[in-house]
Amino acid sequence: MISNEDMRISKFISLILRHKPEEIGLTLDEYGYISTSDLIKGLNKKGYKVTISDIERIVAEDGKQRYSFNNDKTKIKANQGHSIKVNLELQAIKPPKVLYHGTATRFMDSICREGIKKQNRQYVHLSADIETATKVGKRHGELVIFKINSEQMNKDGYKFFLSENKVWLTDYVPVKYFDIFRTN
Ligand code: HQG
Repeated sequence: MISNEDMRISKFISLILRHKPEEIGLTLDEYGYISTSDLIKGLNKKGYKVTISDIERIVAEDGKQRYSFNNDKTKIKANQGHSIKVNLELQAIKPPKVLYHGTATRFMDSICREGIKKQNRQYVHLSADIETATKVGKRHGELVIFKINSEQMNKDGYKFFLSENKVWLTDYVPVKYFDIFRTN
């Protein structure tokens, strides 16, 4: 189990690597990386007392494998979830027959009208299993899960990507490709 302190640091690292590197005066490179030592300096300035071994532990123990280093660990990036446009070097691949999207019932009407949109992130995030979709959805409130006909979408030319940490990504899911699978 990851400690509360590691969780707190990890949340801040997520913010930096996905959304706001400027919080510690940095920018992501084209592929989403920042220098590991710059990250550590930035964290220290913000009062998070971390060393490289803390960062290594957080990366290794993260339950969703949210981060990865380059080969020599001089750079670090988030594997998915960005609101900043980065090139994750993902190849489009054939998705499973169905994928799931967990969200909150308060978004249901809007989603049924407009489709599933990526909102602030770089992609729509989809789950291969119901358990993961449930966790993702419950973050937002009362759960609803949509079941997506990813096989048909793919046949119709929509591209799918699998992030390094096994989150399915796509640009947009039009209304005709999903049904309400479960509420609560
Ligand atoms: C909703 C977490 C109204 C969408 C998770 C979602 C995931 C609409 C919300 C990752 C809509 C965006 C991503 C429409 C979509 N009308 N609402 N037309 N289309 N939405 O957090 O998928 O723990 O950006 O249903 O585990 O919930 O941070 O996306 O509820 O992997 O690593 O707009 O973030 O990972 O919410 O979560 P989010 P998400 P981490």
